[in-house]
Amino acid sequence: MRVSYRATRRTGVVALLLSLILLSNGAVFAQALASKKAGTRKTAAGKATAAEAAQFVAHAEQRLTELNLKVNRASWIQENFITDDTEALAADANNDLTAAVTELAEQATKFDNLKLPADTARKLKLLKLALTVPAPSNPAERDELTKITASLSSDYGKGKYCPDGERGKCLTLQEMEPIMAESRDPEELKRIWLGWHAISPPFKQKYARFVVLGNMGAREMGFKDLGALWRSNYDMPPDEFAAEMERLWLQVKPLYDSLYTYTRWKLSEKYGKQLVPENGAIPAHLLGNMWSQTWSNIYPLLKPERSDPGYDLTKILLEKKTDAKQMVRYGEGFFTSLGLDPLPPTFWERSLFVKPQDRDVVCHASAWDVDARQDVRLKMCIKITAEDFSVVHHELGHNYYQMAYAPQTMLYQNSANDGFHEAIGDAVALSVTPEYLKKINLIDKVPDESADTGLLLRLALDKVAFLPFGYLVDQWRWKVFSGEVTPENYNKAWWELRTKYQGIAPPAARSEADFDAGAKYHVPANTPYARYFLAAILQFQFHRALCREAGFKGPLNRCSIYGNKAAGAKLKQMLAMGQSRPWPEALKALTGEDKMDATAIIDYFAPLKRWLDEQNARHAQRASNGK
Ligand code: X8Z
Ligand code: ZN
Repeated sequence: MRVSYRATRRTGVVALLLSLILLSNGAVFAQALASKKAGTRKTAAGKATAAEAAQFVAHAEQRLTELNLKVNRASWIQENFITDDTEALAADANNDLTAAVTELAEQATKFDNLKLPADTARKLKLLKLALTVPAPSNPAERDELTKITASLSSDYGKGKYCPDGERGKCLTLQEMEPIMAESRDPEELKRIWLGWHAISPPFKQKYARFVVLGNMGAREMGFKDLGALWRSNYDMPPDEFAAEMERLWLQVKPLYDSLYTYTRWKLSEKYGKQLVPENGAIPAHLLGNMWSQTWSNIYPLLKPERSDPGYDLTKILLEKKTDAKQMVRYGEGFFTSLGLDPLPPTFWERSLFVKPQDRDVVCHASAWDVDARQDVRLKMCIKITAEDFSVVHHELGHNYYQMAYAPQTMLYQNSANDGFHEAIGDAVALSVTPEYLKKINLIDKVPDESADTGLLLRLALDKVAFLPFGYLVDQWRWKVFSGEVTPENYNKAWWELRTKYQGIAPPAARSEADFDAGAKYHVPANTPYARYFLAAILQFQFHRALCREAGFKGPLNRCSIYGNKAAGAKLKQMLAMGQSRPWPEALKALTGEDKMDATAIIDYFAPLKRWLDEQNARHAQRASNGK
């Protein structure tokens, strides 16, 4: 249950009471009572009953709630104070939880061939999927695995680049990211890129061992490998899910291609054909982001001549002397405008907003739900930038989801599928339009429609550019888990996918002495990544539905649901369902649609795609004339 958005769990007595209340509300409890006597008889004869299954689930939920609280507390401290001791404590807590899930999943097999009420059956299935990384039942191997996962997380959190050796000044990721964003000096960018990517080779062997142990755990749970377990979390067979991902990718690929072609020739103009060949891959260090996953930082190099929005949110936030807490207040203000509750006082007391100067912390933003009631927290080293303004909304989307599904029982305290969790805050942030910024006094004047192309381009450089990256990270991991890619080929396979899907190339020759996938947080942190690809699609689907609910007519890029209680109520209704129903039902509750569908993102960017295709055609024409 170690995920970035920290699935939350309920504690002790309250949990038990709550489960009982919920059970007594429905058929499950009636059935549990009715078969109690019969159940005893059947048990004597050695055959499990549906009533026992329901009881088993209730006990399992209570036990896991308690263990999960301990994991959350220990992990919170580990990630806020990375030391050998906190790492050991987090590994211990995780070991206990992992052991419990392994044991419970094994015990649950006795209900395998029983006809069960839908809820009990669903919860038994969710129990098997509760751990991102299940462990082998052998205690020594489990111990080894939980130690490795904790130490990989610390390794990443401690990662630094020391240009002048260990004794000199070392740069943290936090310090390197602004250079990647702002520098236009290819040599400097390359140095920084290579510097950061040197953090991961030291933990490559550890990662390879993690793969072996994680696969053993997944196989004991009855999955083909750990990748198959991850793909089984979508209310459909794992192969079907892989096909869904491919279907969605093919839907959006033409949009990516148009953006990519435009970006490449603009970069070629800027840096020269030597560095950016007109028909080859784009070097990864020139796209304004350490992983080339979002490109809006190079918007100034790409902006349309006559369609600039005329404001730069980063500059405005800095001019207004916005601090980290104020950034979070802006995010909260959006959610409360929809009719959702303010964040609880403990959120403000316990969260981490600013990178501490005196110690190592895991800076990668995450939203925590420590006790599955109201103890939600944000952990983020906030920078005062437009990018982090969005990330704050993203994270609060997690926290609002967590608070909304808290009344569900433990195994349902999660999003409909993990893509939903990632999509909520982003969907809300799509409403951060110029009109909204004017309403909250961040800009004085709403730019006229002529600025739309620029605004759409800036957003596409984040949302559309991200799509192939969102898709490929787990393409790589699925191959690693299945054994198709072995440690001897980790880096080669990584770059094959990076080139195939994103069309990018490493800034310098790479080899298997490098471990470039490991320099992306989610790989050492073992957070599945397909969720972000789904979220990139779903957030536009949610936005379209919420705008419809708000009665908005007009192009989706101008819609903001700020202040709209009807849209807020609709959103909250879906959030409160948690994972109690298969995700298509949750999707339907919000959008009326029961399939994930890329037409919303495609429609949103349709005017931009026309513009890009026109620019690309003109450029091709000029190029062929020039020859
Ligand atoms: O990891 C995150 C969030 C935390 S769940 C900050 N994201 C992905 C990333 O940074 O790679 C958000 C979008 C993609
Ligand atoms: Zn997230």
